[in-house]
Amino acid sequence: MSDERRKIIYSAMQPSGVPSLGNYLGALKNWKYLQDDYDCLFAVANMHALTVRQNPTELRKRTRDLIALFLAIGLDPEKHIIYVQSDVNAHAEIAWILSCFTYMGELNRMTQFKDKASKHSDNINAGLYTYPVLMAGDILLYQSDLVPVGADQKQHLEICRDIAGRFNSIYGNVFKIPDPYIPKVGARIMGLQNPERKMSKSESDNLNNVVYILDEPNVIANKIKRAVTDSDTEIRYGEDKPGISNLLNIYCAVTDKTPDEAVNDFKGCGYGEFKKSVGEAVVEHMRPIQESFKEYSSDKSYIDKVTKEGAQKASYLANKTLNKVKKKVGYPMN
Ligand code: AQP
Repeated sequence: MSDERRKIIYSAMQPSGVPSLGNYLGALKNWKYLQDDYDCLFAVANMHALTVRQNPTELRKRTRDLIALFLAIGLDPEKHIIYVQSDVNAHAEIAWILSCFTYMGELNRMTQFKDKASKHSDNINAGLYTYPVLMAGDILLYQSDLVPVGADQKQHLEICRDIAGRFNSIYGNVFKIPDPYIPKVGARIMGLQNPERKMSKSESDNLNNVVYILDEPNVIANKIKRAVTDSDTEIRYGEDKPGISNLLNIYCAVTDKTPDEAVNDFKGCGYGEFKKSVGEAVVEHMRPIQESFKEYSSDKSYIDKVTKEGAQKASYLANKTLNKVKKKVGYPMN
């Protein structure tokens, strides 16, 4: 990292499934560009993933695969910190302390909790409820200046700022209050079968609703061919056309075209031809990433090296903040 203090950006992704095209276009793709201007931490948030029941063997594999994917999209472990959350004990330690500075009334308002609780009504655990506290700790441990957030995570960043402000007002200036980072090109990708709801990697009810980054090219093309459209024939943006708008957004994000250019590309086309072209554009965009992923994921010793070094660098920074926090709240400091 450079000597001159650059702003710190904290980004994380849960290994709760194979990342979706939504995760890629809304988060990962932007992370790559952030590296040029900021000092970045890129984390695999495997502790967060435990809030939903996981198969241990699969979770371990997905955690490693997510590190391989970070590398495949071009995140640079020499210049930035790439690590697995559970490798840094400070996350669990600070979460407890911060939970004592978080009100139940605040957590009760979190829409993600309500949403996930309704999806997993047989497992509404305390971790799901205190998820935003763990996330606040992630961000605050590294004195992060900025956190890239999609619309779905905005509320969690607000509670993080409230917790940090409350702690600082009692103990002095311990935490940097993070700001949201709104990416220059933001994409909110919706489900292909249900374009009223966002595409989510852990969805397993309807696999045609989600494009996974590692889907085979023909699978990607077929899922996009089957995407719901509507009963007219016009290819344009509109609130009355959620399916078409979503496909146009996907097309813009993978081709770096503007919405006007995208609409112009498909003037006079039928839906069949349109969906075929969107599918091809996605396949071509993902091809080099998929190839690079295959190489990284088969190089176990390199992945181990990256995660070990990342954990060391992250622990060093995290413990600086944690020690300050422990001292402030009155833990013995021997
Ligand atoms: N559909 C989406 N469009 C754009 N961005 C998205 N993100 C998620 N879905 C979309 C962004 O991906 C980043 C990492 O998300 P996460 O893994 O921490 O959890 P999430 O937001 O809950 O993502 P999923 O895919 O919906 O996971 P599950 O299924 O486990 O709940 C975030 O920056 C998020 O904005």
